[in-house]
Amino acid sequence: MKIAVLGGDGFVGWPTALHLSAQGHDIHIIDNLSRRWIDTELGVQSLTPMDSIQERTRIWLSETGRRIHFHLIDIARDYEILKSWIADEKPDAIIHFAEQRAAPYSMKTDRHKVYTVNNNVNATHNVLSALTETGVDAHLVHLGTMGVYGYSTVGAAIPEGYLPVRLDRMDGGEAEQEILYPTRPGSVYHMTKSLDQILFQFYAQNDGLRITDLHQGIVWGTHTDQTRRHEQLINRFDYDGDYGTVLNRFLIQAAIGHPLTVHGTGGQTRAFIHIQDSVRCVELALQNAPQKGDRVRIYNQMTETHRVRDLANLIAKLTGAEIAWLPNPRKEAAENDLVVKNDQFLALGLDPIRLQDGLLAEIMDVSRKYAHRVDRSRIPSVSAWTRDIEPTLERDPEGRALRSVS
Ligand code: NAD
Ligand code: USQ
Repeated sequence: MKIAVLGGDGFVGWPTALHLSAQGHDIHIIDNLSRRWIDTELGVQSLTPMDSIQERTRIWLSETGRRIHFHLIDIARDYEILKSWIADEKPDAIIHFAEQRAAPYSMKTDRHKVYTVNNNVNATHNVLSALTETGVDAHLVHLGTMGVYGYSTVGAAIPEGYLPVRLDRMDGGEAEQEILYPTRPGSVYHMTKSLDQILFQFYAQNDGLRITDLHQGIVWGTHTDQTRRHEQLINRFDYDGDYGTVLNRFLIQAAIGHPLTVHGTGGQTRAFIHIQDSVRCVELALQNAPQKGDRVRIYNQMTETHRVRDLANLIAKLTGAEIAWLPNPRKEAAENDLVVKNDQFLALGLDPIRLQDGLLAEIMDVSRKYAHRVDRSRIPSVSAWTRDIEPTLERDPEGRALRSVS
């Protein structure tokens, strides 16, 4: 297949591009490199040294003989260029990773909120509009988030996208419907993914676009089979307070002797998936495309759930790291239960990689190898969800300042 990977320079997009190229697909990465600019804005860098996208694809070619093409396009702003590219290249599938994906970044200031909404909603709508206008029948696979469901304790398993409901009919009978599971986003970023869902619903129903939306949990790990092949194919690894996600952050913190930064009681339960399973799920979704006229196909792309404090305790036990119990800069439930259905990917043959499978040690090794690249001052998560979260200075048991919340 000819496959466009929008956002293919990113943490999940890059290993996905390599995985699909290794399987013989013709891969075209489209990216505006905005994440590299955001690194500069925040004064951070990936823990792992990332080469330019051109250099990465050159190494891949020399390693495998397979060419990955790169196109510098801002899909949120360069609508005509994107449309022409789709019309000329006629991809069989488009995988859409190209959004601003950090909840803390999206909540920093009003400017960051506006940027996140403009970028993410326009990016998604431009792709949908360009597919409709050109008539190219590509299967669109979008990376959504488990966060569209929200994190309140429900007492029931979260279904895969749709909720069956019954309504009382006016004639006294009952009407049955399946509706999109009610969204309850917890950040401006998560809100854009909820908006994406409505855009997909409309274009599938109105224009017969073939769309799969993957409601993905927090991705952990860094290496896949392909990124291990050469040092310069290494994947991005975010550890900072905006883009670093909880499990990867705890592992790097343990590796450099920084206390593990638990927000609040750590009672938040979240869904997780290893990066290798994430790329495998995208492959499975591509192999199981919906037909024209089908409703949007939604999968829950996660393999296990964990409570934040359980992860911190596990890593503290493995490594001897201390835990810092910090005030939570986010507005979120202090404690929640989470049970999630993921039957569809299991039925398609996904064999999940679990936390116990030994890969934590591999990430610790990567973290230790590149520990000299870490700027400890970028570890605190200082993006506060509301103005009434008062600035406080947190100290560890030895009295060292950990961070200020503002
Ligand atoms: P990332 O920030 O590493 O990569 C996103 C890529 O998209 C970057 O290379 C960026 O330059 C590009 N991009 C952003 N806006 C663009 C635009 N307007 N035009 C062209 N390119 C643009 O993020 P990631 O962690 O790889 O996440 C990829 C997708 O998966 C996101 O949509 C995210 O919401 C979703 N997701 C990620 C996780 C996770 O834990 N990382 C979990 C669930 C879902
Ligand atoms: N947390 C800590 N300490 C930290 C970092 C985070 O306790 O140092 C807590 C947060 O308060 C939150 C939980 O851990 O309760 C998860 O935070 P996170 O930053 O790991 O994940 P999140 O903000 O939800 O976002 C990430 C990705 C996003 C994706 C989402 C999937 O950045 O792109 O959509 O995970 S999900 O969480 O399933 O919605």
